Amino acid sequence: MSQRTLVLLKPDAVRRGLVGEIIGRIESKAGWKITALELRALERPTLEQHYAEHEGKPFYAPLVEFMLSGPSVAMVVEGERVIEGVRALAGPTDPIAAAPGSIRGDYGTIVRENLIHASDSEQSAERELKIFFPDFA
Ligand code: YYY
Ligand code: MG
Repeated sequence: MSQRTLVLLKPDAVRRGLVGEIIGRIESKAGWKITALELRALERPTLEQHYAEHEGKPFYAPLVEFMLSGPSVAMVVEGERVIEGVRALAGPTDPIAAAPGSIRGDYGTIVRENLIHASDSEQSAERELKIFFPDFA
């Protein structure tokens, strides 16, 4: 089942020069394609919309500030079971709990600075793709 997902390489990944490494892992998966990609300074209203489900939680304000701290890479990735698949490559939210071999497990230590966002369901992917790539066919 071919799907589309929204992937963000967060400001920590860009600052640390891990973009190529992370994109390489995604591109290596059979049949997956990056069909849109941009280095982008994300704006507060975009981030508030994107993270609306977390509004009011203690980590929400620092999360938004972190996402404003530098540019991210926003991408659309398409392919077989790519929604579940990129989440599996990323690993769990807490990088210390993430297994070595996963992106978060290999490079992260701090929950907030966990390198990558990937849509968590078909419904989230549809919602998030509209926020970040509204003109994408
Ligand atoms: O989908 P995912 O990114 O794995 O985690 P979410 O639970 O949706 O949280 C979004 C984002 O918020 C997470 O990637 C880091 C940050 N965060 C945090 O800073 N502290 C927490 N306790 C939970 C999440
Ligand atoms: Mg999430």
